[in-house]
Amino acid sequence: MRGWMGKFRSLFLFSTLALILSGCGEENLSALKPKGYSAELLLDLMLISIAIMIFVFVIVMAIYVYVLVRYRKKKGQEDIIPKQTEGNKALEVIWTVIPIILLLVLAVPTVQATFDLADQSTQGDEGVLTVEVTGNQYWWHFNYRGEEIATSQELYIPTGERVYLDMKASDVLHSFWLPAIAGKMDTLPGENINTMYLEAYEEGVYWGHCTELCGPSHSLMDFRVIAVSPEKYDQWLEDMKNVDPEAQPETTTAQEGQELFNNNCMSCHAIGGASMGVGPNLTNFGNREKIAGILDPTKENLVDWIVHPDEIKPGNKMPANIVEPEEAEKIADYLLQLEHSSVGVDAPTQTEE
Ligand code: HEC
Ligand SMILES: [Cu+2]
Repeated sequence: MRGWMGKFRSLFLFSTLALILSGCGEENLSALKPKGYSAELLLDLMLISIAIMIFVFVIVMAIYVYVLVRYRKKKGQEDIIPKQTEGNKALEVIWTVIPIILLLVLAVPTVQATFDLADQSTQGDEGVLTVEVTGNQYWWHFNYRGEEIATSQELYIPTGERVYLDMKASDVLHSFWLPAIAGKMDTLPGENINTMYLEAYEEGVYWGHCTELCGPSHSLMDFRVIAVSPEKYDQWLEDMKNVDPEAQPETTTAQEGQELFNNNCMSCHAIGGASMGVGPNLTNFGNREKIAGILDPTKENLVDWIVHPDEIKPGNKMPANIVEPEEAEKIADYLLQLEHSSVGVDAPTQTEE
């Protein structure tokens, strides 16, 4: 038993690992299924390096096996020592030149891609969108430059166009990672703005994560990028600009909720405009795919969040128990009806994790 297990232990280990890791290929959250320009560029680089690695591995293994078989000790020839070679010019040239060529094959596209990804030549041009991104513990703010609107947790972009992101952080280091569309970029506190661009090929809801350990709820700092056709994007922009932040909701509970919200929550949250407070801008909250970036947008979840956000995202900056649960119900009615645009993605969005 012991020997049998020993023999197959590493096989077990690796096949289990492979099984677990195969769960990482979630649609719209995978660098291996690129849906945008930068992601495709990065996947190409990965494939080139994997191809080179396989090539080197195969050659080295072939030589290794050949030598093993060819020069093993054979019966009756125990005393024979094969011819010893020292300093073979041809061989040494070969094993110097081949790696140089391989490194060049790797380096040229890598350097090219590095410059390509850092390109900002069209930023600020007529009709080119720049979004100012701010990473906060544990949420994201998106300010659409020149448009006087903002969203949080969910960024809307038009497909087929470059959208520049000017990124910073308000508190500690964060990192914006959107594997299916682009790579990742750190966001820094202070004056340093990091810029990257997104170009989505097709409509979709793409998932992103913060990838810089930023506190106890770092793993819950999710966001989404919603890519829609340019026509839909324009419509969405129009809808957002026409929001009346003081509009009265239809039902009486929602009206009471609005008043409760204005009295208890407005010190941190904005509705309408582009401002970023201590908390997220909630202008289009009713259109959200998720609450606080992670919860399904049901009333129950929203009430839970309003009453004890600390239990859902430990260490976040929204205080618990500002209002009673009955009041939270009314506020939830108010917030969930803040649907200002019917613009969305046609394709079915991805399923639950
Ligand atoms: C002291 C500031 C502060 C106050 C007051 C406050 N919040 Fe928040 N709120 C936050 C912060 C910070 C977050 C982001 C938490 C996170 O995701 O890490 C947040 C997140 C939220 C979210 C999730 C938003 C999203 O983007 O999905 C909702 C909904 C919300 N708050 C509702 C309320 C309501 C309702 C009240 C009043 C009862 C309130 N907040 C009072 C700071 C505050
Ligand atoms: Cu983080």
